[in-house]
Amino acid sequence: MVERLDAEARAALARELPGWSPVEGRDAIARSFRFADFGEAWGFMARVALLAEKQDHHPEWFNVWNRVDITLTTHDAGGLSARDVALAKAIDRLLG
Ligand code: HBI
Repeated sequence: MVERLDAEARAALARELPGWSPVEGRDAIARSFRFADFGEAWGFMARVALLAEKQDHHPEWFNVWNRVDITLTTHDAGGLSARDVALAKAIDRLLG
């Protein structure tokens, strides 16, 4: 059973994941990405998909053309867990 983030870890989120924002009404974090075109967005999604499989932790996401919106939460924990932080950091590393 994976645990929800404790208060200390939550306080660190703003510093550790500056590009991500809390989701209104949910214990989750989200970030929107914009790319040059759909091909770039799709390539990014393909790389995120590989990260998700590797971490066995999957995003909730939305794509339209060059936009990719990603929301992270842990269903098994009923909210944010360390798995969300790890995946968000890995996604941010894709941006170089
Ligand atoms: N991804 N975001 C997210 N949250 C989960 O709880 C989760 C997942 N991917 C796989 C997964 N859980 C499974 O390992 C469990 O449902 C068994």
